[in-house]
Amino acid sequence: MAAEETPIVRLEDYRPTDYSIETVELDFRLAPEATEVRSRLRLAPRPGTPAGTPLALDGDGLVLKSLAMDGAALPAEAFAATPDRLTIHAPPARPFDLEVVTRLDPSANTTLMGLYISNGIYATQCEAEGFRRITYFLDRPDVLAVYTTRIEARADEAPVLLSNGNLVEAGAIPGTDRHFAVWHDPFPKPSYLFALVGGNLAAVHDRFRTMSGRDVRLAIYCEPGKEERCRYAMDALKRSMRWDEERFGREYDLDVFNIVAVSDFNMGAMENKGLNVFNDKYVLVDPETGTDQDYAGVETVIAHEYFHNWTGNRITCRDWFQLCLKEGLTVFRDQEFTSDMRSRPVKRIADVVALRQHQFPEDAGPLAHPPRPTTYREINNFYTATVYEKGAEICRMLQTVLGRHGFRAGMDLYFERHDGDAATIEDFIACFADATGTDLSQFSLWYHQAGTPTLHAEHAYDPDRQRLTLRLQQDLPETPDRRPKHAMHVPVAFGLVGPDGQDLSFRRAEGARVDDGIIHLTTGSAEITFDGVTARPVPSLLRGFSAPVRLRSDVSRDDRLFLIGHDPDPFSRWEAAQSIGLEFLRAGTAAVRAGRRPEFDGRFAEELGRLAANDELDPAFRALALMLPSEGDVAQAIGSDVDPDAIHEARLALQSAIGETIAEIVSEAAARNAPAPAYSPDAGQAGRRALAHAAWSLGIAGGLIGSEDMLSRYRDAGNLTDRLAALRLAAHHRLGCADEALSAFYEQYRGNALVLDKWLMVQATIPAHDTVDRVRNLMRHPAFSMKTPNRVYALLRSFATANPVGFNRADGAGFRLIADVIAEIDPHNPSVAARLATAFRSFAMLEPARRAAAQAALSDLSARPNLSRDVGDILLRTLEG
Ligand code: B3K
Ligand code: ZN
Repeated sequence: MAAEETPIVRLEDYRPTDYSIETVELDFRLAPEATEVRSRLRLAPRPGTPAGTPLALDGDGLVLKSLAMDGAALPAEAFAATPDRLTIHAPPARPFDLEVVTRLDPSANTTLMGLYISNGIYATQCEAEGFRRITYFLDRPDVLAVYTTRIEARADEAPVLLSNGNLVEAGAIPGTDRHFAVWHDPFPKPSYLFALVGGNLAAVHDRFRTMSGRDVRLAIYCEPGKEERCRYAMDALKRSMRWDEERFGREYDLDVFNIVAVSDFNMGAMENKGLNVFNDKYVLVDPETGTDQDYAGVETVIAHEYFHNWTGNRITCRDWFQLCLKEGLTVFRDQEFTSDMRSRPVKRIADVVALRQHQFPEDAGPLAHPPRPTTYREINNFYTATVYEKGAEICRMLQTVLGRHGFRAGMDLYFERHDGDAATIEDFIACFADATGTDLSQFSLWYHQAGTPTLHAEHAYDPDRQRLTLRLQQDLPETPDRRPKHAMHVPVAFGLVGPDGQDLSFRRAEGARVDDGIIHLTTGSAEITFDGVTARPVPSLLRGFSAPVRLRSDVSRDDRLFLIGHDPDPFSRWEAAQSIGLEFLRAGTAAVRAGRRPEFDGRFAEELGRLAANDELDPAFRALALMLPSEGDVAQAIGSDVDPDAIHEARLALQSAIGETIAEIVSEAAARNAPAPAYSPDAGQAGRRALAHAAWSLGIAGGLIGSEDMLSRYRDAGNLTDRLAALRLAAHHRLGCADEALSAFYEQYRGNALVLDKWLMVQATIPAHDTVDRVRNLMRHPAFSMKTPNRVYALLRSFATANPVGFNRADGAGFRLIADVIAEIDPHNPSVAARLATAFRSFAMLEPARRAAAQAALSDLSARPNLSRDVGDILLRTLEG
């Protein structure tokens, strides 16, 4: 079916099911090619369902083996079965049992949705609509049932058998080589949270005593031999459990909590009740094979999936339009956890960098959608940066608007009122409104309006009247839904920085509600006057990035240079540097295109040098401040007729100018702050390493560090983080030693797929035109496989999303490469293919030649027969936009 003909699912069509499912008893007989699934459902018509209303269960590619109602086989005329639907024409008007037997071939399941085999391990992935690939069911999140799962398998093939909930029974099946386990999950849940795992797995075990004194048995399962690499994840899990008790009063509810790491997984991990299944990339780390970034990633994802136990599982979503009810909120919770575990300002900056890199471009392009969308063709395509990251920003703003105390009161009410429910965004917001007596109707617009608002700010100071006037205006862009937009509630955290770097006080503010350092902009524009301001202030606006907007302010360059050195808010110091960097990069790009040499105001580098040398500041913060806006940020800021090569050249020029001025200062600062020799992944050490890498980068740019120096840094590296940083710099700056370092790295880590992913990624992101050819060659390398998502993401997604020069090659070779790959992957894994296809989302802002080349690649791709609904939907929206 062509994507245009795929039916559109609409929020307005939502209605509850005619039948409820109270209990589900599943019986799996695992065999690689012929797994039998017997499912006994206790169904009942919901009150008001007219007698004889047909029951239609969802399926996806299923083979029905038998069907019985209340213990008797159903006659053929009583039902209709296709691979995608099972309809019982006239079920009884009372509760009844339905027993459905289906037959699956997990070994042939390459989609990694439903039941599949990863490296010999049986695993499931059911969110969003994978359960229907296992058995016929009302496969939607508002049908909550209690599950009992029996699993049977050959004992040698799958000695470990796991499912949701608590283990009830297990044993050998006498007279056979088989054994079984029975799991019972007392908490009603939707089918997307079902999970089963079977295989030859090793584990690390631990315990956690909850706040009320219950003991929970914890286990992390992995392939035998990798147990030691699970230790950090276990530590992160225990810290997450404690944190959720302390910060949100949430206690874990089952007797066991299991995590399984598998090597074939479409995304990061999955929060199945009591049995989280993880991409092994987010579990396995040790000093030999994990970078600082990997450790941080494990900590975040372990926490995120654990936090879903309350925000997602105990309270789930009524329908998939409400996805950000669980995802946005859970990302916010994991961000807060990380802030408490590590450095709050550093975490905030990292999150804003990620938001700008992923969500802003999405929001500015053809795939833009509100955090709570109202239509979709394929729900898998809505696990987006907007749902996750912007969803989290909305929760953060809610906390800013209500204060921490009010926010917690709203969360408490949410848990109290909706525990056990399938809820909506409206339910969520109502809890905060009710708990604090606040009208949040305007605030809720954040969930319903797509696009990143631009916040314009102008200011004037009148020394005679000691008055600052601040004009704010919000502009809401047009988005693909073409809906008229209404002014939103934008919380603008601010300070008026005085000449000594301290915030000035003011006597009175008029023109908008101003309290606790927040201007509440609720109108399209506002003129706010601050009286009693005794000296000329520099307005520091949007502190902590208090709203996900693009700020365009008239604060002069001189004043922003001052803020880099003086703003009391660390985020705003960083942001002041970013904004100057961006201004230079835009002007530099225009200069390159006009055939001129870009020129820069040297005071910027001097200011950065002072900041880098300031040992009172966290090294991690200094490293972030030295990081220029990315090429993607610059492209976004330019917005149309974008030439990625010119941006790259301008950025190199700015890096050299800065490097020539301050490389030595930064390198001395890094030396003074060098981490202790014994590797530890903690945030303090990681920050010191990041500062050293910033010094290396500036050293190369400034001509201080050459190929030989870089090679010795590579050789001397005592840990993977340093080694990888040296490798990346050598390769990306095309130093003479690059090939030698790349071969050495490959030899050292040969056989360790997760580490070799980094080797693939470094090469895929070399900013050069011939990287396309390198990537094509690497696709034939033994370290690569088109069947494993992690490999595809490492080589191909990083090429398409993190290599603007290579991907956007003017002759279209980069676009054609990725289009070919999408076509190759789509038949076996549509989710991965569709994720890759989103790399084209910003093609319309390219200069005409590149835009035409991208359009041609997309048109060719969309003309191919039998594209999946996933890829078809992305292509259709991308081309329509
Ligand atoms: N909820 C899952 C994502 C499922 C994606 C399905 N296509 C992981 C997470 O957000 O925690
Ligand atoms: Zn999640």
